[in-house]
Amino acid sequence: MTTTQVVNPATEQVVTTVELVGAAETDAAIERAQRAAADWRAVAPGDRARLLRRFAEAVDANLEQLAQLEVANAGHTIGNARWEAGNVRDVLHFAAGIPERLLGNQIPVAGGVDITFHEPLGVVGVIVPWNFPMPIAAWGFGPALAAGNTVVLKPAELTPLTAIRLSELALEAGVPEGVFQVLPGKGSVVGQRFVTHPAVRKVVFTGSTEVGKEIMAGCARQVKRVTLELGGKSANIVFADADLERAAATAPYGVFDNAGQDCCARSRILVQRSVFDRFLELLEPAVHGVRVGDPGDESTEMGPLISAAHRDRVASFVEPSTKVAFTGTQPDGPGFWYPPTVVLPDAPSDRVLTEEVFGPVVAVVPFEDEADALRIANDTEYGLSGSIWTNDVGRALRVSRGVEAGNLSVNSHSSVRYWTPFGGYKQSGLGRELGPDAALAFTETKNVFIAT
Ligand code: TAP
Repeated sequence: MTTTQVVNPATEQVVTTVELVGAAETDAAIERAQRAAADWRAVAPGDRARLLRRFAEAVDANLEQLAQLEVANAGHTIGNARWEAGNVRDVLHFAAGIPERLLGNQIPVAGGVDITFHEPLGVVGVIVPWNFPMPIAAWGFGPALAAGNTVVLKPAELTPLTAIRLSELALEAGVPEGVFQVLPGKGSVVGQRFVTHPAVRKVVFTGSTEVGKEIMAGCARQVKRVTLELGGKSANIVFADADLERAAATAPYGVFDNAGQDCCARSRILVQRSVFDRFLELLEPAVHGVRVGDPGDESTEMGPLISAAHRDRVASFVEPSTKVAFTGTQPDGPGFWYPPTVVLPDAPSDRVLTEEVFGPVVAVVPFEDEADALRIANDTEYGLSGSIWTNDVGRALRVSRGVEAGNLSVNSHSSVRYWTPFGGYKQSGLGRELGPDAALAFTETKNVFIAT
């Protein structure tokens, strides 16, 4: 059995060692999930709902433990980690409302009755990245279980601890064996087997666009269902008529939250030229004010990056020739730290403007008018998220409709609510998670005509 060492990114100390699942064990788990699926789909809706509520309550009762695990494993600030564990609980409570509400249609037809059913797919494979190990896992397994599927879940190799604990809590809550299994292992082994094993009927993948394309191509061979949540290069568009003080004070948190390791990070700030200099003057103290340090400290706002390799990758975006406007702070000593960094690119083709950094680096660029703002915002293969700052309601709506992205917020930087849909345009993904239709991504619609 191979193992991996889990490292605390804030201290570089080994937290624990985890055994990695291989190909044969993955197949055995998928087959267990397949056997469990027949019974799980037959559990009465009210009983399945009750089990999910109990699972949610078990998460709530262990919220602090889960949060502390994420602080140690991923370097998330304790405030964020508590929110993330709470999000798992809330997604499960929301999912618990699904079984009794998985309504079909009765469609008027001649000569009989026509009804539709939303039937479970069978085994669903969920592949999770390291940046938000808990919420991203739950957005897949919550509605998938609620719709009557069984789930095999692969956490990222770097961050398996909370997913392992969640699978234990599911069992303690009474979710039957085989219904929700967590398989720590390599993407190239466990994740690939989800793609190639015919009993896995759907893959939910969150991660890089590069790997997402391979997953989609692999799934195509079996016409396997797939949901993809991939990268982003989101724009924070600040118009001259906005509350500039608020826009500047909040902009750092729209990109530096989770040290910028957020697919929704607003990593391009577009500012109307007439207020460009003023905005930068206001942004500088806001960036200096971001409290970077020990993620376990209640007042910390930004922790370290996930690994030394990832820090090198982030640093590669700030080249010797890059014009750095200003940077924030970072602690001394061990840990994979990188300071909040604001750059002023020379050209639209600069890597820092075209590629996802996935770290605390933001590029600020000027625009002339509404049309120019939309042109720049949409000049990317990605389309996940974004913000629009203006006090003109008409403009807020026009620009919201014009930006090619799945999740926009006006005069705020919020992206995620478990009861609203989440997902990307263009190469940011395929399909939607969360929201009122979350369960439908885990069902087939069956139409039945009964002659009368
Ligand atoms: P990836 O390298 O793509 O890894 C994501 C997951 O896929 C990991 O569990 C990984 O396993 C697994 N994997 C890797 N290669 C695989 C393969 N060939 N077959 C099956 N599974 C495979 O991404 P990452 O670097 O961990 O995460 C960062 C990326 O995720 C960013 O681009 C970010 O934007 C994106 N992201 C998107 C969203 C949404 S919602 N759109 C949310 C969060 C993150 P290992 O751990 O073994 O590598």
